[in-house]
Amino acid sequence: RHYEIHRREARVMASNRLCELVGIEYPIFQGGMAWVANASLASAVSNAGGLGIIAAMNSNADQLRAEISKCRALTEKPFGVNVMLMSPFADEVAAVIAEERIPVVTTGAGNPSKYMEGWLAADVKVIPVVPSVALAKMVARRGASAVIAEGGESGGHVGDLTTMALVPQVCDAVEIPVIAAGGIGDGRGVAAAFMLGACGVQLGTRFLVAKECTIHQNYKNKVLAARDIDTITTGKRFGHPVRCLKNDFSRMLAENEYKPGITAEEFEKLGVGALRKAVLDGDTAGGSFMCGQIAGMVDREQTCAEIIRELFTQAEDVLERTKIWEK
Ligand code: TUI
Repeated sequence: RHYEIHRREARVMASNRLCELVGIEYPIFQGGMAWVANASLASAVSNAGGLGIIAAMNSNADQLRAEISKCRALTEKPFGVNVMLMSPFADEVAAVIAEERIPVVTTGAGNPSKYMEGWLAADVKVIPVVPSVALAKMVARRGASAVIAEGGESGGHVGDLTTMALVPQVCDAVEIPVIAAGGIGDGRGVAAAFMLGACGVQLGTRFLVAKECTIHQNYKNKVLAARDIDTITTGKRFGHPVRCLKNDFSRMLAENEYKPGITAEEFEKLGVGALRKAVLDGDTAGGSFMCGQIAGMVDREQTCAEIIRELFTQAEDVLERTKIWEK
């Protein structure tokens, strides 16, 4: 039953549940990447028919307000804001999102329950990242409009399950739309996400090399050069696994993680400021180049419009032509 419904939706974007829910043309969100997802990237994705998302991670209330107003000047289309729930500014940016009546908020790295009533009262649609069926069910019960089922193939802070295992289980557990994330890099991944029961996708890594993405060129070059095996996760021992590209910084983290006697605080301190160094300074040795496992198939810079068009043209093609029994 799920399969029939989603197959029809994949072929007819105009009647896609996610497109209708948030008022977009293509059922694609751009991941709320800390330090990366600013007004330039978010407005470009929204202008291209997806949902652009500003990351509030590194902002306080005033900085977020400024980024929102920049984005509003660059697009008339809807865009969202992502709250990284471990951010020291989570309370204040949560309030700004309600005050500014942002149409969609996505959340990551925690349980967003304590903010949900406030957002829903302000007509903000809440779409949390969920790493498990349990959290998907909880946020659905509390009024989430959709969930993002993100597998551990993604970059940055990762959950345990893979996209392949997580997405269908979340789809079976909730009635609201499910957006698949983690490990999706091209149209085959988009098609596969629909096959698993998702009605939309979220991509981060592919947008890192978008022309409108303002990160340091060294970051883009590292993603463009990366092979399949060039990412590593560190921090699992202390409960915050993070995936990034292998370099001096991530190898240093990996060495320290299992050093006898190292405390969580000491380990966390080693990583402070490293993402900023990668994104703003292009510090290839000392930066944390967060990035997903699909980096190996990202091999050229394109505009957001080119990326989105290519993803869905290829996905439609794959869904039309593939006969799995003839493989
Ligand atoms: O949040 C992410 N990815 C991120 S956040 C981030 S910011 C940062 N991180 C480390 C160092 C410097 C900056 C980078 N990447 N993805 C969404 C995501 N959410 N992945 C996993 C989760 C998650 C995990 C547990 C969501 C909910 C959750 O709930 C636990 C609970 O309390 O129920």
